[in-house]
Amino acid sequence: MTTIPKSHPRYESLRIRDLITKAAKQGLVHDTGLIAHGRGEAYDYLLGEQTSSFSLEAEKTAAAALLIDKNPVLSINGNVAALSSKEMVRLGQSIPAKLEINLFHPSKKRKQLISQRLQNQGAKKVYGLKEDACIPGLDQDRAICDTEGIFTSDVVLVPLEDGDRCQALTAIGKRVIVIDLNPLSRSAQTASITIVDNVIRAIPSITKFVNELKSVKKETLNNIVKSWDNKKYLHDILVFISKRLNSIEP
Ligand code: PTJ
Repeated sequence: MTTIPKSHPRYESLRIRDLITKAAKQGLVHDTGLIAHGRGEAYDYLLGEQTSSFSLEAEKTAAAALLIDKNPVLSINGNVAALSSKEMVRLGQSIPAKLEINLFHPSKKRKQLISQRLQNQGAKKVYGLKEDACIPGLDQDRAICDTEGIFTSDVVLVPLEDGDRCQALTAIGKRVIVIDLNPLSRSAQTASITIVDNVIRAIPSITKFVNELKSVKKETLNNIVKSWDNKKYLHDILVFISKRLNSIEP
């Protein structure tokens, strides 16, 4: 991104766009991943491109859930691989949790490329290439997953998830943590714990909480998760956005 000077007021946003467009050219990101990114940018604008105090609480709760559950899995798609491969590998190492590639637009070639990128960032094992299990209640292609990964997980972190899969996973008793900048999306509305934040900020923040909470008693972690009210959180975020917009002087 040589033509954009660091002093450009939208430098960070343009840098991230560059990451995603490069990854699309390399074949990691699906074409519609660019559209999804644009939608995310619009919501991030409304949030002030910052993590709200409400979302910090959601990130802390997600960290507690990832630490208490026995088989945590971090699901990775094209956009997440483009923006946060290194950070997902670090989070997986801190918990520890498995990494599984799970795509909305299934493609063996894209899975190979994503797996290579994760391994370049230090991932020892990547799940999702075996494709030997199916999430019930979803059409065949999108339901494909790994028996040792998502299929037998008790908690799944699914950044930028689609609503159908989120619903199907919760229906079979998984705790589903979604990261989605759109608080109105079906995945945001149906997750067990929703994080309305940019994946770029959210993953390092969850990792920080994981490292802080690691030494905390299991009972305390359980209380953090039990006291989480996702419906109230989503309401608080919508009020936060509307107050922010109402406070802007013409
Ligand atoms: O790589 P694949 O095949 O798994 O496909 C991935 C995409 C993202 C293309 C696919 O899952 C898809 O079409 O997703 P949707 O239904 O467009 O939903 C994406 C959601 O992610 C939208 O609600 C966006 O607001 C949100 N989003 C986009 N970028 C970010 C984001 N949320 C957090 N951080 C982002 N950087």
